[in-house]
Amino acid sequence: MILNIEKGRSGMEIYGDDRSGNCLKVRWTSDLLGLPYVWHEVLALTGQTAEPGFRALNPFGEVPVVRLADGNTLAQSNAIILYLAEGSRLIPQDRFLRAKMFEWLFWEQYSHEPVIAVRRAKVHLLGLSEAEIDPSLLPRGAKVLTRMQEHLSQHAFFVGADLTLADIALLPYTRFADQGGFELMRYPAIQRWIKRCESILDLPALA
Ligand SMILES: N[C@@H](CCC(=O)N[C@@H](CS)C(=O)NCC(=O)O)C(=O)O
Repeated sequence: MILNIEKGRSGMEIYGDDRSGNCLKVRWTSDLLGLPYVWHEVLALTGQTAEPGFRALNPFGEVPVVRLADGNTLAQSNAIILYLAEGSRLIPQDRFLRAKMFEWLFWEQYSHEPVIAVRRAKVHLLGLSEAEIDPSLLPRGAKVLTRMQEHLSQHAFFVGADLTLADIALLPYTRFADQGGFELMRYPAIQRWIKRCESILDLPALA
């Protein structure tokens, strides 16, 4: 099916898959900041992102992508949330704290998402058997979650005293980690942080 990518609306349009943590970052940032948008559901795992209509919108062939009110498009979840949150309380004004926030954002994309999100997609979304999944993902994921647990044992949030984009970027796939076979019950500080973030973002607790 060729996606019908609608044109000519006013306001921001988000093209995303609600099962994707990368896409949820964009939804939650917009909701928290009260930014209006229209959400277009694009199923990332069924080939919709490869369709010509979608690739015209995002040549990277991935969700999330947003079309801004001026018609410009922007991809890459962390680039999008940085754009949306510019000047807001979600980005520290202090230069060093802002750099610490970037430290976590880059780590999320390079070390966290390729392990926690990838294993969760293979187990939960694609239904693959253990034999079909890279066995290194489990120990690598444990290392990632241990790093978060260490930090959150000492701090309420990743940077400073309040929720920032670092928390929003790390939350969705960490919250889904059990679905990938990572046992969150082993990481009590992470569980407390998830509850704290859910309360601020007004998210229902996951079943
Ligand atoms: N680094 C990108 C990753 C985006 C990404 O991997 N998107 C997935 C869904 S979570 C996707 O669209 N996959 C479809 C495909 O690669 O064909 C981001 O943070 O936005």
